[in-house]
Amino acid sequence: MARSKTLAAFAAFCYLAHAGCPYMDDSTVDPPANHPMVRRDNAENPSLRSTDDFMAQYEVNDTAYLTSNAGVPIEDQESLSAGERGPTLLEDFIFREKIMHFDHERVPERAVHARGAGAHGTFTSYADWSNITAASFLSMPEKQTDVFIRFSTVAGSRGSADTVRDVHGFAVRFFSDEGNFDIVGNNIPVFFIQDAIKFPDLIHAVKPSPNSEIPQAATAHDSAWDFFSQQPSSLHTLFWAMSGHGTIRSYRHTDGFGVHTFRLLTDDGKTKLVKFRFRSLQGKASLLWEEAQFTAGLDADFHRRDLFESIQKGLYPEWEFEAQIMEEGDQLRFGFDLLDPTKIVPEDIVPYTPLGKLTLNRNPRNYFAETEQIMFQVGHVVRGIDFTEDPLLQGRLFSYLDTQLNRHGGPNFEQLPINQPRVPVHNNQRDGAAQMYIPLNTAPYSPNTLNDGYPKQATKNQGRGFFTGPDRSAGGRLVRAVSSTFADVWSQPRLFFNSLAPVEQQFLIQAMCFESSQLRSDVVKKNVLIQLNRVSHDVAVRVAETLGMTVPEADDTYYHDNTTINISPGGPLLKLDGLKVGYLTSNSASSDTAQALKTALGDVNVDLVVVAPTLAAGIDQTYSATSAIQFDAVIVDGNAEKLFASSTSNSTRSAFYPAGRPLQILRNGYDWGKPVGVIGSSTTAFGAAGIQAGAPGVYGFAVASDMSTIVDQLAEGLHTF
Ligand code: HDE
Repeated sequence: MARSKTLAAFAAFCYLAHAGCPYMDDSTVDPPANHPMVRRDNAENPSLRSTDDFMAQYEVNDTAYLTSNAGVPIEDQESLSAGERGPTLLEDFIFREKIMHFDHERVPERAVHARGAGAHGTFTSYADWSNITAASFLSMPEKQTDVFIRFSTVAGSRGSADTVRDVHGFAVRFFSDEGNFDIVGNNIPVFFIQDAIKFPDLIHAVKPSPNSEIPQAATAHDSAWDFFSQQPSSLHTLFWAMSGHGTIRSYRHTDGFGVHTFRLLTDDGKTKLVKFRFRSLQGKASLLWEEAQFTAGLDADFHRRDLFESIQKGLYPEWEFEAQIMEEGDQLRFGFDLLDPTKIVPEDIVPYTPLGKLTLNRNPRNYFAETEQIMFQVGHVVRGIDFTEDPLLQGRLFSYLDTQLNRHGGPNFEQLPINQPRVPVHNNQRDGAAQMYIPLNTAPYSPNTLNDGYPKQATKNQGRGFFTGPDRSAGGRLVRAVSSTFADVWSQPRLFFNSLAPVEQQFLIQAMCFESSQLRSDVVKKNVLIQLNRVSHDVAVRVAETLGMTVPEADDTYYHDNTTINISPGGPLLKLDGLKVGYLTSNSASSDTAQALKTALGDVNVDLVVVAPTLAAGIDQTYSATSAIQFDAVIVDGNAEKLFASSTSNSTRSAFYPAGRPLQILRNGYDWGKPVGVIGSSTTAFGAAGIQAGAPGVYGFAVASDMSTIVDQLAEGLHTF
C-alpha cells in the first residue's frame, strides 16, 4: 500500500514536470505549439511549472520506511559498535552518511543580507504596458505571474535579530512566462556608494570589528562612521537609514525600491528610463529605537514572525508595483545624473505610474530550500527590461552571479527548485557539480546540423529573444574617476531631512546621537560633524551637543529649503491587518468586555491578546510571557487596576510573576508611542504609569462604550503614531 502510494506520487511528479521525467533535458525536441516562449497570453499553460513540482514526497508520506540516500531500508537510531560498550565501527555506512549529511547542512550565508525571510505571491498587471515595455508579465490587464520576495537586513549574520537599525533588502523574483526577472532592491531608494568597486570597503567598514567581531548587526562603531564621513556619497542613504526607514514596524509596512535607473524596451526597440518602487498597501510604520532594541532581545524573529503569521492568517500583504517613467533625454535634466544611485527623482517632479499589484499569499514550506537557497541576480532580466550605465548596477551584474557560485559550490544553482524558471530551459551548458539533469542532446553545441540546429538562437524577431536597447552605445577615454555629474552629494540628504515631519527629524537626530556617541575616535567624530554640517547646521549642532564637541561654522553654500513628498517613514496606515492589541486584565475580571472587544477588533483584522496572571479559558497569555513589544496598542481593563498598584504591594506581588509587569507593559507601550486606553476607571493604572488622561494617543472608554468607538479611536491613534 505504502509503496503504491509512493509510486503514484512519483508518477504525478514526473507528469507535472515538463519533459515526462524531470531529469531529462529535451533540447532535442521541437518546442511544442504551446511553448511559453511563443505565447503571450495568460491562458492555462500546462508547461508553466511551480515549486510544487519539487515537493519531497517522503516528508508527507507517514507510512513509508526510513531509507538511506541510496534507497536502502535502514534503522538509524543506534550506531554499529563492536560490543555494547565498544567503539563505533568505520563500517557503519548508516552512521557515516547521516553525520556526513548533517556536517554539510549549511551553505555559506550571504556575505551581506544574510538575515531574511521570504514568501511566495502573485503579481497582477493592471494593464497592457506594451507601449513602454515588451516584458511579457506586463503585457495584458489581469495577467498573473508568480513571485517570491525575500526581505532582509544587510549587516547582520543569519542568526542576528530582525529589528536592528539597518537598510532592508527587498528582493523580488517574477517567475515570468518568459523567464525569471529579479528586482534586487532595498527599502531605501538610494545607496551609499556610486561605484561597485567600493562595495567591499563599505561592507568591511560596517561589519563587526575584525578582531573582536563586535558589534553584531550595528553601525554604531568607529569604522562605519569613519567610512561614512570619508565617503560623503553615503550621507543620503545614511539619513534614510537613521530615520524610521531603518527600524521598520514590519516587512509589510515598508516600500521597496529598485534604486538604480533601469531601461524599458518596447518590441519595436523604443526605450524609456525608469525607477521602480513597490508601495506598501498596508501603509508605512516604524518602531521607536528603544522599542526596536528591546524587541531585538525579546523576539529576534519579530519581522519574520509577523510576515509568516499574517500570511498564515490569510491577511495577505500587498504592494503596488510602480515606475517613474522618464525619457532617455532626461538623464541630466533634474540637476543630477539619473545614473547616480545616491539620488532619488523627487516624486513631485516625476510621479509614479502604478503598473500592477503584488500580493504575498503563501509561506515557504521549507525555509532552507526556498528562502535560503533563492539566489537573486541583478542580471536576471527578461525581454523588455534593460540596464543602464549606472556604475553600481554594472558592478552588481558581476557580483551576484559570482556570489551564487560561492554559495552553491558550482554552476548549477539555477537548477534548485526555487531558482528554476517556470519555463523549460534549453541550452548547451553541461555537467558541473550537482548536475540534476540527464541531457539527451548528443550535439550540445551551436551551430549544429545533427540536432537540426536546435536549440535555435532566440533573437528580437524570432523566438522572443532578449535584446539590448538598439540605440545604446559606449565609448570614451578609459578613466578611473567618478563622473563630475555625480559630485553633489549634500543637497539630497538635506532635501530628505527638510521633508520629514519635526517628530521624524527628532527621531533621526536621536539615532545619530546614539550612534555617534559610541564612537571612540575624536577624529572620526569631528569628521562626522563636518559632513553633517554640510547637510544641515541644525543637525550638526544637535549631534555636537551630545558629543560635547564644537560645531563647525554654518556653511550657507550647501543649504536650501526645498522639500519633496512621500518620503516619510510613517503616515496613515492604509489597513490595520495583522496588528495586535494587548488587553491587560486579571483572572477574576469578567470576560464579557474582552470577548466583545475581540469580536469588534477581529472585524478589522486586528488581534486582541488577552493577558492575565495565569492561563484560563478566555486568557491568551500570562504576564510572564508578555511585553509591550508584542502590541501595537494596549488597553487596560479598569477592573484589573489593582494589578497596577500591586508593584508596590507585597500581598499581591506573589500573585504572579514577574511583579510590576502589567505596569511595565503599559508604560513601555505609552513611551514607545503606541495608543493606550483604559476601559473603566483609569486613575490607578494611568497614575502609576505617569500617563495623562486625554494626552495624544491616550484614550479612556466607559465600560458601556460602543465597541466601534473604541476601534475607531484606536485606529486613529495607530495612524497618529
Ligand atoms: Fe547587494 N549583494 N550588492 N545590493 N543585495 C548581495 O548577493 C552587492 C546593492 C541586495 O535576498 C549579495 O546573493 C554589490 C544595492 C539585496 O538574497 C552580493 C553591491 C542594493 C540582497 C551583493 C551591492 C542591493 C543583496 C550577497 C554594490 C539595492 C539580498 C548574497 C555594487 C538596490 C538578496 C547575494 C537576497 C545581496 C553584492 C549593492 C540589494 C554579495 C557588489 C545598491 C536585497 O552579491
